[in-house]
Amino acid sequence: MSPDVAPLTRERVLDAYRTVLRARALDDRRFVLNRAGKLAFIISPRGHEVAQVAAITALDPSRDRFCLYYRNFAAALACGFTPEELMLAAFARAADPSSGGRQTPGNFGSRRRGVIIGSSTVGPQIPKAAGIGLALKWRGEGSLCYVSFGEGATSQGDFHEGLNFAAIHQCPVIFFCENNHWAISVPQRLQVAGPGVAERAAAYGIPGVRVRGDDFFAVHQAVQEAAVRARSGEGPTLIEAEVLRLQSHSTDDDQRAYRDAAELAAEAARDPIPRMREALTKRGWLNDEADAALREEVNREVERATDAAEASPDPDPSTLGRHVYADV
Ligand SMILES: Cc1ncc(C[n+]2csc(CCOP(=O)(O)OP(=O)(O)O)c2C)c(N)n1
Repeated sequence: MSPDVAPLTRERVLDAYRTVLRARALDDRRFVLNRAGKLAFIISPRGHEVAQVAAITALDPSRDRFCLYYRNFAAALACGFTPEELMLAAFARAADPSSGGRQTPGNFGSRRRGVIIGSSTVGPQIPKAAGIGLALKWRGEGSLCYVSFGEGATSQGDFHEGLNFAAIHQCPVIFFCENNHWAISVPQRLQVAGPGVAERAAAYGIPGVRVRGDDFFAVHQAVQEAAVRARSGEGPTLIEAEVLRLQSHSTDDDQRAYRDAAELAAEAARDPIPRMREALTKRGWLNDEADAALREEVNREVERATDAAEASPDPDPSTLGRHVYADV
């Protein structure tokens, strides 16, 4: 094991679990606020949280770069965004650190945290990450670029360009595909021929790994191994984490219109959060009392973050053209 790898202690895993709970509770609140007409639009990470937090926990936010995508709400928390900051984005307030309330709330950006803002377009973060990886390689500091996307994004030309470039130039990049088997209403079989995304790595001459996205330890290990490879100059890895989309694509979508009711019920019963709780309980790292205390703490954070963000001012309309046109 590389000396770069921080051991996965009980404290770090419980911290990750708290982040998972935080993501779920904040997202539930966002959903209610959306239905109450207070938030315009959000994209839920429901079902992806454990995989996202496990992946980021295996990396080093103090030196790595992160090209996140719109469903990475839990990943953003793991990168250090606070609940209040994410609520400011949801309410599109001026103090939203990503874009001052200008972008949709899933476009996360924070220079000091190494989170590079994306766009709502599917895929362009992938070749961007390859380029960032090349720059990091030239700097020679042992840092890497992590980029995430759904399986639908792998149908974009950007996927090929990014993986091909990163593989040829041995860039320190981790390509993390969160395969929830749906791209809005398009199922995986109409998006990817063959068993899945991981197999595509072979065409680029890089390792491809498929992992269960509801297994915190398995995802963490896969990302940690990819990070060791990247940091030691062995190039990129493609990881496919199989996850569930337990919510519709966005608050503007209703998946009951195109998904089978029995399948939705079966997936709801496979929620990864109880699985993570069970895994921690088995290790003797968590009990019912500690779990309840964590949930209470997280609920209080959600209350505080919501109140603070709601009371925060909107962007000044006179700044409408900022970041779009040159300031004159
Ligand atoms: C280039 C482009 N095409 C289409 C869209 C519309 N769109 C937004 S999200 C999405 C689905 C992407 O699915 P996937 O990559 O599997 O990620 P998921 O949303 O399931 O996490 C589509 C088609 C877009 N934003 N950009």
